[in-house]
Amino acid sequence: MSELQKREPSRPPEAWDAETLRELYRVMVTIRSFEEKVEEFFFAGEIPGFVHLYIGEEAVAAGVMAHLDGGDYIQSTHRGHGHTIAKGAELEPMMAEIFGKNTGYCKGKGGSMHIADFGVGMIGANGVVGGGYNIAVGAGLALQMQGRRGVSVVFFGDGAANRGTFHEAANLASVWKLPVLFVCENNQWASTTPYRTTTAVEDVAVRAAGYDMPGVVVDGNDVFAVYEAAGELTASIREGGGPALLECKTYRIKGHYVGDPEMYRTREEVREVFRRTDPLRIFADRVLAAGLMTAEEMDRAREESQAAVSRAVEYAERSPEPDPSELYEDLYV
Ligand SMILES: Cc1ncc(C[n+]2csc(CCOP(=O)(O)OP(=O)(O)O)c2C)c(N)n1
Repeated sequence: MSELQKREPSRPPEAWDAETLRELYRVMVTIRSFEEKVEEFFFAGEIPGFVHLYIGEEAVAAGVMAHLDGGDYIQSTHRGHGHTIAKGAELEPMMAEIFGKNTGYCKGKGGSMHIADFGVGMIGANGVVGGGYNIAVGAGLALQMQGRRGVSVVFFGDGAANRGTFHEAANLASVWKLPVLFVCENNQWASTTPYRTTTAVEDVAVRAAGYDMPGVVVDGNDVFAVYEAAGELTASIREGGGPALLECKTYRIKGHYVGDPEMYRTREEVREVFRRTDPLRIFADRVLAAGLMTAEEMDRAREESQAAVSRAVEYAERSPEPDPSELYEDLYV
């Protein structure tokens, strides 16, 4: 039986190459800038539907996706903007989709919770909690049957970890030794419900043992820890080692959805946790102290990401609404 591993980052800061660091930071800061703009425009009344932000969880998307390429698949959740950006989707059609415009990835019919870009292997976000596992396992089966060395990654929350679909998918993936990485983003909350009131075990990853797969727990706010663990697990999966479960402990900084009154926790709690766990600040502290990037480089990366996001907003605002006559196009029943 595989044992649960609680993994600390092992590589000293000097061992990281500059290009990897810059790319990890670029991805995290782009996600942060994107989410801040989405929040702003949601409150300005320009975005229809529901929006769930990923602020505070950027290290997970950046650290995992750094090991994937266009031949790998990801399945995302209702909190999927960060995964989609990290997988290489373009900001313009993403923003247009969130604005409900017809230049969006899904012609404005999906919105925030249903962005997909098959071109980069992002095979869908999912508004059904726990709805992604079996799709990811199907993609993993396709990779195996086609003899490709790809990996299929499914992201899910701690709440979703309690759905039966998790157990079905984990079991099948294990029995068939499918190339699937299960990534639990344990942000401590499922809507209004704290993790420990719904889940008997301290770590979701302990469940991996029940399916004879490796289970690893990392600090999900530390991109170095996520990067290392995801690197080892994806390498083993590519070599035919079968599925694995990576749990990233993080914290949901914003409300469950934009506009959530958050009656279930205090602003002080959130502020205090964010002060300690902001993945961008943890990254900055480490690379600046080790002299691996300069403050100017980081400022420039932030400004570039903000400019790119602003261009995406302009594109979305300029784009037309979908024509009502197209309502029944692209429907598969
Ligand atoms: C099958 C299903 N049940 C309930 C919901 C309503 N719902 C939307 S998000 C959510 C909480 C999900 O929590 P978690 O999986 O921990 O993800 P997080 O929101 O923390 O990222 C719930 C209950 C849903 N969308 N789908």
